[in-house]
Amino acid sequence: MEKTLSIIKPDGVSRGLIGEVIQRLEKNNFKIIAMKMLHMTKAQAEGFYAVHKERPFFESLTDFMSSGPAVMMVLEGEDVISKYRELMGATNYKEAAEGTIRADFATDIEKNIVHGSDAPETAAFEIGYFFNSFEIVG
Ligand code: 3AN
Repeated sequence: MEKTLSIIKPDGVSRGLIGEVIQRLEKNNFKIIAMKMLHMTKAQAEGFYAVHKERPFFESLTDFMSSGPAVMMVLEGEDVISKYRELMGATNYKEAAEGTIRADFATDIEKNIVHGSDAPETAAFEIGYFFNSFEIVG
C-alpha cells in the first residue's frame, strides 16, 4: 500500500478550507491514517522544502509555509500519490483541471491550498519529517 503526505497549507487553514479539503478526501474514499496541525518555523519549512533550495521561489515559499498553522495528513491507498495529486490539480491553479481543489480555491501558484508528495521516496521523507510511527494508525 502506498502512502503520501498531504498538507492543507496556511492559506487553506486561514481561509476556512480544512473541512472542505477533508470532505473531498472522504467523499473520494481516501484513507486518512494520521493527522496533526503545526505552525512550522522558518527553519522547519526550509528543511521540508530543501529540494527546492536553489529555486528562485524558495525564500518566499518558506516564508509562506511558516506564516501560520497548516494541517498535515498521511493518506494510504493503492496509487494514492498520483490519485491525490489528481484531486489537488496542477501546481499552477490556472492549469488545474476543473473540479480540483486548486482550480476551485487556489489564488496563486505559491498559495495553492494543498501539498501532496510527488513520488514514493519524497513521500517517505515528508511523512518522516512530521510523524513518528506511533502517530500513524493502521
Ligand atoms: P507541487 O506542490 O504541485 O508538487 P512543487 O513541488 O513543484 O509543486 O512546488 C512546491 C511548492 O512550491 C508549490 N506547491 C508552490 O507552492 C511553490 N511553487 C512551485 N512552483 C512555483 C513557482 N513557479 N513560483 C512560486 N511558487 C512555486
